[in-house]
Amino acid sequence: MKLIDGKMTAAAIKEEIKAEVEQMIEAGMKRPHLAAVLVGHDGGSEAYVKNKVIACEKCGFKSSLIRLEENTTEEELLDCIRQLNEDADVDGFIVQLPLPKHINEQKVINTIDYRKDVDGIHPMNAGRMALGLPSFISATPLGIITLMKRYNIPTSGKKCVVLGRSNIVGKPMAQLMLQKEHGDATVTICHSHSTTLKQECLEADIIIAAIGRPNFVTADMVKDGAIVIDVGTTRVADPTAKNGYRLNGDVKFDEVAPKCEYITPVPGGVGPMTICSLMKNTLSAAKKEIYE
Ligand code: BQF
Repeated sequence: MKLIDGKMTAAAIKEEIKAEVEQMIEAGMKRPHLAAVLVGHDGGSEAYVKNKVIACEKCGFKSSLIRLEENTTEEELLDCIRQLNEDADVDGFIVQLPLPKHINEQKVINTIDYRKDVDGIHPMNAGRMALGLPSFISATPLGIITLMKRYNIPTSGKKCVVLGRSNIVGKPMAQLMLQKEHGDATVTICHSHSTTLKQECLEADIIIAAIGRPNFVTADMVKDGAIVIDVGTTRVADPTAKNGYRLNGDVKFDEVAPKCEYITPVPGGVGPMTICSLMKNTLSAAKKEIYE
């Protein structure tokens, strides 16, 4: 069993980004600028946005955090997004999800200028990605692909099972694993209503668990020598932790790990790579690598 160290890999990539930013500044270009919009005070969202601001500092980016109250109306949020779309200093921005229930998330996403959509969730980017065209790629799937490439994990022709079908992780992850230029794998997507989920997993060379149910993947679902990627980040209360909670993965790590060739831990696996891929996308946006 080999552990995939996402924290270390992400730190190395952020160093590479920082070096490139320094060269850009020397060449007279402006500093890449990521803005984040946070609506309300959800504990998880606060922590995630903080991680993004810290990562910007590590990469030498400018960052702006726009805080809106929980009771912000949909129209007020859309106005904020339109301002960021127009702001020439902002290269890319994200709206931290999930949003309060009174706001239509899809309407918000559709309002983001796709050229600044560094989360890769606008239909233009999601569609172009699915077609294999240049686009911003959703940060978690991009982070996982990057991690497997850095660890030289063979994926071509392998059986890959993706657990979960969200627009942000499951669907784009399956698309990337399918594409010749990325995973080049045989891909199965399973979800809460899949009757053959356990059998599919048992046959899989690679399992990517993104269902958001702690400890869902157990040893009896995993074949010997499998590669297991754990996307789960459920926050569970833990009085012994310094911030009062800990992160729980979708994989029952202790019993699954001994069966694996490679496995990602939680924390320190996919999470840091998600943040680092957002930085990569922001650098691409600043360099106008994809649009314009
Ligand atoms: C780590 C996220 C669910 C819903 C909305 C590092 C993050 C997490 C874990 C992080 C996540 C999860 C983010 C670790 C961003 C990943 O050390 O293991 C970083 O900040 N994430 C988000 O922005 O929105 C979410 C999960």
